[in-house]
Amino acid sequence: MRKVSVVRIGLVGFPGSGKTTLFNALTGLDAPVGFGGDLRVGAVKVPDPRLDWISAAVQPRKTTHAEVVFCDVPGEYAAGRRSLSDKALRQIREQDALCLVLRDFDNPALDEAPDPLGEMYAFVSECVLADLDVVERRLQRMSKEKSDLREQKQLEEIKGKLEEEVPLRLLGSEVVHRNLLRGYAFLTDKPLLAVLNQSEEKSGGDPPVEFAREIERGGARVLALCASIESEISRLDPDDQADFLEDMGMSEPVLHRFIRASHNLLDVISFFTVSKEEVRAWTIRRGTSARQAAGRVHSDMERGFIRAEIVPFEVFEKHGSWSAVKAANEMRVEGAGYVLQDGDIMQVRFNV
Ligand SMILES: Nc1nc2c(ncn2[C@@H]2O[C@H](COP(=O)(O)OP(=O)(O)OP(=O)(O)O)[C@@H](O)[C@H]2O)c(=O)[nH]1
Ligand SMILES: [Mg+2]
Repeated sequence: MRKVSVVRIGLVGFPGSGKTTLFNALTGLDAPVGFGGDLRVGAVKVPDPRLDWISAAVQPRKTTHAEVVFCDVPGEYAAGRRSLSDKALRQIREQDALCLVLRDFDNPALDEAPDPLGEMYAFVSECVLADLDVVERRLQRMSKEKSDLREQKQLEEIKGKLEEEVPLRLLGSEVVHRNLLRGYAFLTDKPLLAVLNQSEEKSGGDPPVEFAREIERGGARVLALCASIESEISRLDPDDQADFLEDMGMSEPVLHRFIRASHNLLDVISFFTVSKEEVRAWTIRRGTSARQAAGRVHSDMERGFIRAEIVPFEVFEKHGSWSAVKAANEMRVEGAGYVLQDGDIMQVRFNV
């Protein structure tokens, strides 16, 4: 299994859709906007109101957020305006999850009026074609050499689906045997979040219902924002930011929701560790056991694991401190095989 800590979320899409603008808002960097440019990578803290709450209650010396890594993948046309170059597709293939930035504002550098749904369809069909190409090449090679028949049969099956333009992410494990396909990194099997990048005038609120429905039909999630507004908000100092959000009647920037939505794409959850020294959020794959999760914190904890003391965030919030939770007899004691739940606070008892 790949380590969660090197997971990359790609900002992808066609040229001029606002990927670099969004990347700058996320990272606080100042990468040049406008066409082209280099692939850029930046780590971003995952905002988590639960972590803030615990931290305010415990007053630790240090608070550490979970992090995700975003990658700004430049759009690059191949032949026409609705195609992506091989280079762009290769860079997209290296990402673990995709945020597809769709232009819903007038970009003076482009003649075309915004057509976010059209961009979405075009992107999906680029991905389908690229995957089909991978499958066909592999099958051709397989026909010349002795090869794994199970894999061959699976590829034939997938080829049929792709020819019907079905993205692999829509198919369950009874059709797509993902353990057989580890090395292929199919584009249409990557988790996908469609980001409707709206103009300043259109921004605010949820994406149009019909639009959202169409995106979700393709197995993707959807969120609307205005990258240039988010970029301005992120440049304000914290006091001005709070005032601005209050004026807008918002509790947090949309950017925060976006980061959490991207984090969730990876099918991960967060658990917390709490001490006077540090309150910290950790990212683990859903289904991780207490012993494995302890290993994320320290290898000694995994080796010498005795038991885990677990308090779900809501229980901690109700009582306000670890000792109050204990006094109320609501701290649970779990063994090595316990599967951590999102929002669990864990204290590991171990012996080495
Ligand atoms: N009005 C408006 N303009 C935006 C918004 N987001 C980006 N832009 C503008 O659109 C232009 C292109 O934005 P970029 O962020 O460079 O686009 P990109 O997706 O990185 O483009 P490539 O790197 O060529 O793939 C810039 O002039 C941005 O200022 C937005 O939300 N509203
Ligand atoms: Mg760019």
